[in-house]
Amino acid sequence: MKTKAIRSGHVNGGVVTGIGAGTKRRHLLRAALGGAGTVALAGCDRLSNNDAFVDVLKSAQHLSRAAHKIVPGRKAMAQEFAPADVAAHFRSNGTLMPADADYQALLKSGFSEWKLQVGGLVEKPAAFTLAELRAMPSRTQITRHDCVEGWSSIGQWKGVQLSHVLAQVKPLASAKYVVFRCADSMDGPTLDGRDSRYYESVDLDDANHVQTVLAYELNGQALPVSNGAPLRVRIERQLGYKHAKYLMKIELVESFAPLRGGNGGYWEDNGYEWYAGI
Ligand SMILES: Nc1nc2c(c(=O)[nH]1)N[C@H]1C(S)=C(S)[C@@H](COP(=O)(O)O)O[C@H]1N2
Ligand SMILES: [Mo]
Repeated sequence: MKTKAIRSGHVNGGVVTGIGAGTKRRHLLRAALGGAGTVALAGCDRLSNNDAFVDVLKSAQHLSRAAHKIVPGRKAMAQEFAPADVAAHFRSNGTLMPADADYQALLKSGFSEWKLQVGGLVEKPAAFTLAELRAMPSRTQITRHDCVEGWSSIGQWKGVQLSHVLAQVKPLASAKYVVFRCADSMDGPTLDGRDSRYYESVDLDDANHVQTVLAYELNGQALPVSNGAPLRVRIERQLGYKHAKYLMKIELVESFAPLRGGNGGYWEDNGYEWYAGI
């Protein structure tokens, strides 16, 4: 009865190391920015594409190292590689096969019944089939995936830019974050029915980044189940755990504080940092 999703990684150790680092980073940021932390950060985000402003901030002695991480231009590109750099076998990590019955049913029908729901704070909520997503303009990129556990893999991803999908549903002015809802329960079915499905979130800068794609192909093949079939997001300037696999729903929200553990993602609720810039 109690089936658990097949997964690897993050089982021992990883969580424990993450807790200290993430919490410390958040405290450092708050200390550096003082009471006006939120306001100051929002300002940084908007001005971060202005080089002169970035230089001033970078030279500011009073800002901690932690705050510096958020300052560099949010539109800067992650490195892209050549076909010769692609790893023979792209590694898989975390859930490798969701055990959840709803996912298993979708998998059996070749994802013909699957639809990506896009809703929340948008003018026009919508649901897209895989065929519809594949028919949209695509982007192909060869990038390096860096897992927080210390391994990397280079792979070629093809998908539709998240910005393209968001433009179709028209986010409301109040929308600040994009939440990714996944199919895979991390703790297996529990008696109290508690939701442990993987989830993640990014701000609109990362959501609309040129390299942020909803990928349906890896290395020229349909996305394998172990890498997130039928669809996973690529957030190329952040660590692997931000790249949510097995996407079911994308939700625009004003704040992720009311969701689950309140930290914006499954691993964030277990102590990892929300902003996992590389
Ligand atoms: N839904 C879901 N997404 C996930 C995970 C997961 O367990 N479930 N693991 C994350 C982690 S920690 C990493 S490193 C990458 C691994 O992606 P890969 O299996 O394609 O290598 O997926 C991320 N996205
Ligand atoms: Mo990871």
